[in-house]
Amino acid sequence: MAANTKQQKYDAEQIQVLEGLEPVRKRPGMYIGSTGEKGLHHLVYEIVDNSIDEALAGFCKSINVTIQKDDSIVVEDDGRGMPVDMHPKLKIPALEVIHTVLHAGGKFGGGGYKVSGGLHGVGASVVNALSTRMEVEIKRNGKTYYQEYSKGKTVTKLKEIGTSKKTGSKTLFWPDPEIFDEIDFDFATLEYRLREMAFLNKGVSITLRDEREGLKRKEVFHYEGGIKEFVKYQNQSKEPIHADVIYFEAKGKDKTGKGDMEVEVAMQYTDRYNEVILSYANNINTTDGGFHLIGYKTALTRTFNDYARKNKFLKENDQPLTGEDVREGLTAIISVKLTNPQFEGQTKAKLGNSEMRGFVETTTNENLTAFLQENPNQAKFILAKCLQAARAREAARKAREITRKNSVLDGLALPGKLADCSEKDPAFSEIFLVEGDSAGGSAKQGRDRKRQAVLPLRGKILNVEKARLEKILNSDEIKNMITAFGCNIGQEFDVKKLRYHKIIIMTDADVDGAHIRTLLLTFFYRYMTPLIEGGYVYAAQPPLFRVKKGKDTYYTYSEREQMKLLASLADKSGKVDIQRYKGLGEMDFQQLWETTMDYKKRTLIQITLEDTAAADAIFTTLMGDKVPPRKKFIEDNAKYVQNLDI
Ligand code: 28G
Repeated sequence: MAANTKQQKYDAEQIQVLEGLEPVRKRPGMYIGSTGEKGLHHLVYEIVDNSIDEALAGFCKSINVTIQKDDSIVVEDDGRGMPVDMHPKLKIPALEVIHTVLHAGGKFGGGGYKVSGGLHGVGASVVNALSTRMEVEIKRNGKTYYQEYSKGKTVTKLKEIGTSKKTGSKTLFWPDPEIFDEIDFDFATLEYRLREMAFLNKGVSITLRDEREGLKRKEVFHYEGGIKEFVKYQNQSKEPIHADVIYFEAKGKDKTGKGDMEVEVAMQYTDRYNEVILSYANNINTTDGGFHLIGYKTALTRTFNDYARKNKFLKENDQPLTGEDVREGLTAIISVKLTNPQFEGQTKAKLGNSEMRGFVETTTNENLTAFLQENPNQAKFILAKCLQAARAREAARKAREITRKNSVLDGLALPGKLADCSEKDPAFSEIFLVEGDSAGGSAKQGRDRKRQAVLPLRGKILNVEKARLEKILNSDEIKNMITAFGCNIGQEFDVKKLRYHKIIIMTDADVDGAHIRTLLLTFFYRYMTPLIEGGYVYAAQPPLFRVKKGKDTYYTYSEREQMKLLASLADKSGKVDIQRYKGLGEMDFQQLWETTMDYKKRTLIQITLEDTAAADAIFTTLMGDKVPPRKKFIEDNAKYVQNLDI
């Protein structure tokens, strides 16, 4: 900076050149967002962006990015090589202008100020300004050129250092430790962004290397299918419900006729319920959406409704599909490129160009309609999914009405079959969900009336995975549970209203019992998720055997435990009487209390979710349409249950 003041005597043009980058060092945040980890990595993106622009112009195929041993970065491309001829006005080589003048403009515009992800072809000077050293090597015109800079200023004149038959640009830079909090590049951070870049710019090959001691690594990102492969990548652990990733693209001009517009869309539906739509403008992730996304969503809803009406998926009196219906389970990438992007909002992550709305909407309408017409089979799967979403939405609405009515009744709505406890504090209350009326009767007699409530359930409860909500809410067993728990379901669920902090499933120690337990867990998981997440749900452990010897009575809870007990009793004299319990109903109320309900003696198994994604997969595959043998089902669930002594 001191050196810079000395140079102020130069003429106006030169002052502009020599002082051009001072503001960047004064206020780095304005240009790269921050001087933290994010800003540091941003330097790499600025340089890579220039190679990408050269690739988009059709002249560059591969880009190499290397983190060197000394935490410097090398970016190399096989493009035409940055121009080295004299700038007609500034009378210095174009290469030097690129690196020492804070530019306005560039291929996709943007001016000198930061616009979200990048400065679009004008970032090299900013990176120079924030580096203690920067070297550039250009292969062009059969020659190799070299120039060095530091902190935004020229260190050596442009010189020829050899010959070369190839063309391309190579930039090395050393981020300034006086500017950045820390100079420590993270491979995974660069990997994520460079892979994303490779997806967004099909055919470009990007290689990332780490040459630091102990961190040596290399990854190549190259996707001929572009965002089509991006969708496959996003869906790799999901189950697509139709074969093809739908893909289309279009090019156009804005209404002034000067600006170029491009759109690419790739999309595929999965059996999930959430939507994953990633939108980009000029390779920048527009996390706050904007007009391109609005255009896409509008077209999606419109196209599916038109198709559904024409092809009788929706009958005359059926309500139209909503946006949410047609996006359930959807994975989509929307990538637009335009000459003058306007990034708006606090985080500059929202595309403000209104011309994009109509452009993306029309493109999507036309191409998606064509896809559905040409692929009726895949269309059928997608429409079925949308219609299912619509039914679920309608059922949920009805459920909200029902539960609202119930909450008006409040305490009065408690089910007749419930034997409630007298304790009013949920923290000290528990409810036993008991399989069968006879065991339910014993539990009511044997319980601690102050703190233990009992709700008998008759037989198998409904498999909620295969039923829509309206049917679910017609089930007495389920309605009884909802009103007994008092905390509602779905979006209306409120754990603060839960009337018991322990919900204890008490079923027979056999396969049917395990099945009922799983049906209950599926219901809780799908409609009262926080109940399971909060650890409020338990399974009681009734004994498998009763062993009597003389005056002593023993209960065992597993085959293993039983064998051990019998072995220990073998040396004592006297007759051993063994009873194997086939169900809770074989125990009288005292036995049930002693073996399964008594706080002091019982063992409860707390139901935990190790991670929701895994649980989601389990309930989907095991309780959905693809029901495997029950045995496998029980084995698989065992993993999600852990022992806990209470
Ligand atoms: C290795 C580090 C990052 C680049 C080029 C190639 C040209 C170029 C770059 O031109 C002026 C502005 C926009 C066209 C263009 C070469 C035309 C003919 C180029 C890079 C003129 C800059 N010959 N490769 N800039 N442009 N690679 N890699 O920076 O309109 S920057």
